[in-house]
Amino acid sequence: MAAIRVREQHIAVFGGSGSGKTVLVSSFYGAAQEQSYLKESLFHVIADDTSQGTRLHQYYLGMKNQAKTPETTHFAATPYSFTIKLKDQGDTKATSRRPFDALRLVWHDYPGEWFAEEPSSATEAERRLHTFRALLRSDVALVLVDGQKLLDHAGEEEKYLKALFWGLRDGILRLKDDLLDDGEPLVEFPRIWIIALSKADCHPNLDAHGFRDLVVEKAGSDVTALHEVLRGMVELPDALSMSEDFMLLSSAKFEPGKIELTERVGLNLILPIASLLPLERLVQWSERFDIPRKWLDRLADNAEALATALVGAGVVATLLNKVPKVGPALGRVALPAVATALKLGAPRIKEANAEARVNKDHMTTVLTQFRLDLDQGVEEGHLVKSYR
Ligand SMILES: Nc1nc2c(ncn2[C@@H]2O[C@H](COP(=O)(O)OP(=O)(O)O)[C@@H](O)[C@H]2O)c(=O)[nH]1
Ligand SMILES: [Mg+2]
Repeated sequence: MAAIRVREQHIAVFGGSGSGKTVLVSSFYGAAQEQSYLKESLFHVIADDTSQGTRLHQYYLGMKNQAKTPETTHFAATPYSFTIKLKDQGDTKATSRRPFDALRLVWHDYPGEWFAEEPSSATEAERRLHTFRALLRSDVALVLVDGQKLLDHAGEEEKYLKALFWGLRDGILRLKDDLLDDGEPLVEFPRIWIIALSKADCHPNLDAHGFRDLVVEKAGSDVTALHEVLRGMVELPDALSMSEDFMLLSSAKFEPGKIELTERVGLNLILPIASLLPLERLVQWSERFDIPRKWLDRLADNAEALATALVGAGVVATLLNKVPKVGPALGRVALPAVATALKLGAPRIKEANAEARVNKDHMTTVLTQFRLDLDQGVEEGHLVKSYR
């Protein structure tokens, strides 16, 4: 068989030391190596760097079996790369129909403490810049609000939240001149900034809406100030979502002497968020303002390929018939078709999902399932998506 065709999706995770970044990625990867997961899932999550994968798996097992957490890292900025590979590549027919065979999730950690402290040397400053540049390809950035710190500041959460968002704003502002080439605003930049509550198990009574309200009430103006700075860095600043999306994350349920890794919140949304949310948002934006076609794939990585795979060979024809304005010039997967596909109600997506399963269109099955997972995340109160 020919080499598999891989499409990359990047995600950037901003979080201070101890906010849960390493545990998050260990829980994401480790759980995917469980027998039960392997049995049910349509895909394998493979660490592209084997020794890194082993380390994450070790962390996971240490937590699960001995309630032992990974050593806290300071100033570590590690990209993790995982290939999401279909277990069954399907028959040649399915293979030739789909635009790609595997997804790659590249996960960039950005240590928040870098924003709180000045670089100690020129080399250090250079490393920060390099790390930030590397994550610019990400469509989505998660800003972690440390659930434990929030708890420690109960009643005066603004003290922690203001420092967090202000630090982020300041840090990015400091890098701005070096990030922009000749002062030109960037096209490729994380366009969706999700504010995420890590260690959400510390807040059993808070759902994503409650979390949003807390952030807006206590630190609304600081988030706005950060938004302004981000807008100042990009082309088409309207195509930038900040304080529109919120989510809960809990890598496990932490109890005294026990870490229950089967009780996780939000981790199943990481892949759907990294792959489909940018596409969905692109469509929302395109309904409000014009997006130059040459930027489509740069505002949302792999927009066309994902849309084709999502809509599926069977569905695409039906959709195109419903959208009379789509001419050959716009290509087979013009935005209107994608828009229609993304707006299909849950029942129709479920149908498409079932249809793809029967036809062994495994990539379409996976992507329609991601779409259903996002809906479910909203329903369960783990995710608030932009209404705009
Ligand atoms: N309650 C709870 N605690 C967590 C969770 N994730 C991490 N922690 C705690 O936070 C500590 C720091 O996490 P770590 O991932 O090392 O933080 P990092 O510095 O951002 O990589 C861990 O040792 C755990 O004690 C979570 O989902 N829930
Ligand atoms: Mg760490």
